Amino acid sequence: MPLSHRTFEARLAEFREQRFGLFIHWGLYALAARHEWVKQRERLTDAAYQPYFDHFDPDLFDPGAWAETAAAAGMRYMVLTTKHHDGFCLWDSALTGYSVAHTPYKKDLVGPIVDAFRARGLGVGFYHSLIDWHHPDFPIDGLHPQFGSEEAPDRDIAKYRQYLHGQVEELLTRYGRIDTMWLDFSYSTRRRGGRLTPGGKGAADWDSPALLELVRRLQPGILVNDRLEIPGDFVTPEQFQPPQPPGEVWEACQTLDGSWGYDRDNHDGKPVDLLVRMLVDTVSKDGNLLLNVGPNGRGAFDPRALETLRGIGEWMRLHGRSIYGAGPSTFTAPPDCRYTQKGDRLYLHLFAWPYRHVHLPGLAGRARYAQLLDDASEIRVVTADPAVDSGNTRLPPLPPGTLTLRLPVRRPGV
Ligand code: JFZ
Repeated sequence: MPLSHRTFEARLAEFREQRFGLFIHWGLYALAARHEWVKQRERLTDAAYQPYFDHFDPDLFDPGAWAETAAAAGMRYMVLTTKHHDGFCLWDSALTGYSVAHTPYKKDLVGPIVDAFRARGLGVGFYHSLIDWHHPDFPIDGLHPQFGSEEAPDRDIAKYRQYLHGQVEELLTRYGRIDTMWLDFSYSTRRRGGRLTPGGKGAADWDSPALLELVRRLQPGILVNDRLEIPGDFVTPEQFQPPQPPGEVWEACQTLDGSWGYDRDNHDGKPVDLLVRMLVDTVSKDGNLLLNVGPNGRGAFDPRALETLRGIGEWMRLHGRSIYGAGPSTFTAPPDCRYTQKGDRLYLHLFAWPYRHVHLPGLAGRARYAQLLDDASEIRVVTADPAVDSGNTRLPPLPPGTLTLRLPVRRPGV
């Protein structure tokens, strides 16, 4: 069915309205339950990695539950790993037998996931790995599990390039409207600390200009990220918060616990309050946040992930209006604070409770601060623990949290 017309500008406006999305890293590595790079980190040969393929049968897979969890967390879109670096495909690709179709599970995973998230009103995007440690023609490189192998003379990069483009075409023609193409990654981005060096090794290997043209032709208005080694539509700071606004369209991507793939023994989960601040900080700098969950080998979200997303969802239920479609303010936020602004509504987010003076634009000193609070049309004092939020309208001694003021924005001097 032909895709309805969509302008790039309309898609960009939608992206800014959405602000908060779910990244899903899922594949054979979920059975290893250690990290999505387990094949490379443990130098596993294809044969050593094969048992994960032979046992892939996610009996708890419920994409409707995934979509409901994301929506309840306040997320407005999703990006799914269709294929990660290990080369395993979550759809029945005509170009390889290394896909879910040949595992005990057999059925397509991408379609049900896309359908479930769309049915819940969320946008859908695809992560797709440019590197492929399983493909016979993928050039051996320093990141390849068989590290140290000489690049076999019979490896044909042109054949690999054809495979890469062919699979992207499969994905962008089988599942209707796709909102984001999250390609990942080319070497110079890694070698130079994540910054683009147009025309590097990867761009030539992948023929990035032709791949980008293919993506845009198949999905008009789609947003493409910056990891093709040629400029895309948005930059992707990974697991760090840029100290200053990047000055271009951007989406931060973050894990819950340091691992993109499911990591069973990882107990380094970020607290809800920190993740909320990351989201607020990102939006205050005109960015989006893509927060990751790695479903386990049976296709379920880990209870720890569910608990964290539930806590974020409670905060978003109360304060989503300071996030969706909001962005940076023309005012400079006080220390330990962030401003997000939407139209004439200024939202003050306190990252640390102002037990001392808080200097606000045109106001100084706690007395004036108190006056600001009186001026505020609505005051909500919340912490990451929603139980604390009782719609307080005064400043009780609360732990650091997020104070959201909704007040008409007075232009300086007005
Ligand atoms: C890549 C993947 O390797 C990783 O497994 C995950 O999918 C993440 C979202 O993306 O990680 C990268 C890619 C590029 C850089 C760093 C991590 N880089 O250019 O510095």
